[in-house]
Amino acid sequence: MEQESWRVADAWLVKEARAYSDLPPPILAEVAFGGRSNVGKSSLINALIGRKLMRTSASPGATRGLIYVRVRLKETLKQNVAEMGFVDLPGYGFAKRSKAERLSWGAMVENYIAYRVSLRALVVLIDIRRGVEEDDEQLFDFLNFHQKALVVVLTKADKVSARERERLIAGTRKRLDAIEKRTNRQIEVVPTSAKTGEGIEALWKAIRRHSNIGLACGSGLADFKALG
Ligand SMILES: Nc1nc2c(ncn2[C@@H]2O[C@H](COP(=O)(O)OP(=O)(O)OP(=O)(O)O)[C@@H](O)[C@H]2O)c(=O)[nH]1
Ligand SMILES: [Mg+2]
Repeated sequence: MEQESWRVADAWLVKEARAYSDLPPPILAEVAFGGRSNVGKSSLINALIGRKLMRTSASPGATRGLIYVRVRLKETLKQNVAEMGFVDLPGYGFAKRSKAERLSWGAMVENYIAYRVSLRALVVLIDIRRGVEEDDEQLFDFLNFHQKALVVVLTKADKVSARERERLIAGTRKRLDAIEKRTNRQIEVVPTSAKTGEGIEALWKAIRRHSNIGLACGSGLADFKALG
């Protein structure tokens, strides 16, 4: 098998949508990043694109709308180019918001997951130290109901010792195994750190696979050139 060599050539902010209907048209494949407030969604997007594009904050509630980022990828040796979308979702489980605000954001995210045709997978972030909580499990059930692919990311892996980390990963894996059994779908788990870069390449691989980037197009183009 050939070495995969996709790199981020560019990434830019397209829109911060305050309602589901304000999003750019669903033309490109996209993945979205969801999870508890302050879990590290915006930091993870910055790590994936190698730029500090998204606003991050030590206090929860930094991201409010649906932030649409466009990412251009280049395959270094073959000169192939692909573009896709990343969507940063507002976090849940942040008690300081008003009830009305929480309800309207809940509806925005639910509409997005249920109706967005260009959504290829939801990356759900879980703080490695907290593990899967009730809110997260509700989100898994919602994704399953709408038959959307799920990738679980364990964030802030740099904050725990190697030993603790193995124990925490095993605990989460066990919880997800039960969900896999119940839903009959596989759930991939990737431990990451936006600080050290751990897991970023593994996550990119999963994102490319779900978005069909570099699967058919590489060899397809080569075939085309050979024919022409
Ligand atoms: N040590 C460490 N800190 C991290 C990591 N990822 C995020 N953080 C920190 O966690 C805090 C929250 O990160 P954000 O990326 O803003 O989190 P978010 O999920 O986008 O938060 P909201 O937009 O409020 O929902 C910031 O202080 C980050 O610097 C990580 O991998 N390691
Ligand atoms: Mg954020």
